[in-house]
Amino acid sequence: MKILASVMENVIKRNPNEPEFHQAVKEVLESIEPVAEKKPEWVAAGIFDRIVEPERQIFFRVPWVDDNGKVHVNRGFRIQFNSAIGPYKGGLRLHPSVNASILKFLGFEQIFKNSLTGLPIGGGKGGSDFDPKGKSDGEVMRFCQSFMTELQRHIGENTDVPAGDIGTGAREIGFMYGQYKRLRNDFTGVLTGKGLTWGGSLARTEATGYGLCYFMDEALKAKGKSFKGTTVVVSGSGNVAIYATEKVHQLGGKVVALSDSNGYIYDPDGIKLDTVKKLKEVERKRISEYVKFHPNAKYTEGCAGIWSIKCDIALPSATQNEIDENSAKTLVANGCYAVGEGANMPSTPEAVDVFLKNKIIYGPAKAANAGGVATSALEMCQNSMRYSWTFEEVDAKLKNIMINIYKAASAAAKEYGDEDNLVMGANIAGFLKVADAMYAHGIAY
Ligand code: NDP
Ligand code: 2IT
Repeated sequence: MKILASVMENVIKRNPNEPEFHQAVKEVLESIEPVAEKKPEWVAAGIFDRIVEPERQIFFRVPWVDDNGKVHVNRGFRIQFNSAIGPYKGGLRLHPSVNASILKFLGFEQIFKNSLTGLPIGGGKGGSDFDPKGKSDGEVMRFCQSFMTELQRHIGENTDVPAGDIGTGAREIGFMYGQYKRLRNDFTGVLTGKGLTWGGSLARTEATGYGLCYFMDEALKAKGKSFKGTTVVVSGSGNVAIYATEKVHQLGGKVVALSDSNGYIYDPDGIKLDTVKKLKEVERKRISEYVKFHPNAKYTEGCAGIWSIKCDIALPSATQNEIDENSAKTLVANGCYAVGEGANMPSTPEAVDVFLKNKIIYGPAKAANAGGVATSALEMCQNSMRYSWTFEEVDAKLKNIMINIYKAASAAAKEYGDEDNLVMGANIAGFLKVADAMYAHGIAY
């Protein structure tokens, strides 16, 4: 980096001890350096300095009472990162690891991802260090109500529209929506991922996993390959992992492994998704229980070992930095030729280098997992119209969006001289639209 080196230095200085945020910014700045060279007027207008600084960051106290009457205090966050092309849009993560660094990395990524969808949505992210795991429904409800009591001041259907992410699924969105409606007396599309009886969109539940496969299918097709007959490893066993697995099976591949934060299962016969859905979506149990129902399957404690399973295609769909350099090398050595990121930033920078050097068909997160937020934008669209599309209609739009994202990323990679580098292509294609809008708005933010 030459022109943008000082931007990176300032990010590090201004946001000390935020390694995930630095990691996400560095990757984007490295990719868009050639744009800075071509666009001195954007440099002069401070576009690059401004885009790395959130427009607004909201941190707040979230007190709640557990079933034994004990008071707990969590921290709530909403990072309103960029509204140049639409209202802030992005999920809410509920996980004990949540902090400003993680939410700023996620909010920053979301700007470019949302731009790539082609739909009018800005970038944001939020959440809390609250851990829904092991809590009763009543405790989760009281937390969500307390969280929304503050968050509602800052969001709105034309301002900021949160959704789910790790730890925030249909149950949590329901509790939050109920509280928003009660406080504001307003039935509006302020959250996405809503239930189907109260404004949710068909296919939103499936969208991230399905979209990931539509994207990868297109990338594979460009190299004369497909999912048919492939062996696939998917990490995680949450929303993204489950519906990625479902679509891989529909496309003729076989998923042989899934994980959670405790360990992974390997089923050489192919994962039986009905069992996983029952365990994870209904009973909220651990993935280890799977082997009780399928004795041919094996459970291994610790989740990193999943990448040592031989596969053609890997779809990391759990969390950030889950594939390090060694895991990436192991995947490549075992013959893996395609990696599609369902999770946000699941590969460390060193792992990404291994994939690019070895010419792996590599679908970076902000392109490959954009189907979730794209379908959220379709949910907003349906809410505005007070109308709903059929599953088939939403699914067809989703597929089309994912194909277009692949085309936009690969065209930008080609134009900027590094064909097949979808990291660079996705970063540039996502950035151009946002930068153009920011430039048009003057020094507004
Ligand atoms: P869920 O909460 O439904 O599932 C998360 C899964 O990942 C669980 O199996 C969880 O295991 C595992 N996991 C979470 N944290 C860790 C960790 N620190 N180490 C190992 N495993 C972990 O979340 P989603 O499926 O929605 O999200 C998965 C990823 O996809 C995230 O990176 C998210 O940001 C990204 N994403 C999600 C979208 C969506 O629409 N939901 C859209 C685009 C991206 P355990 O149960 O043990 O915690
Ligand atoms: O990371 C993501 O894109 C999401 N968690 C989905 C966000 C959304 O607004 O649907």
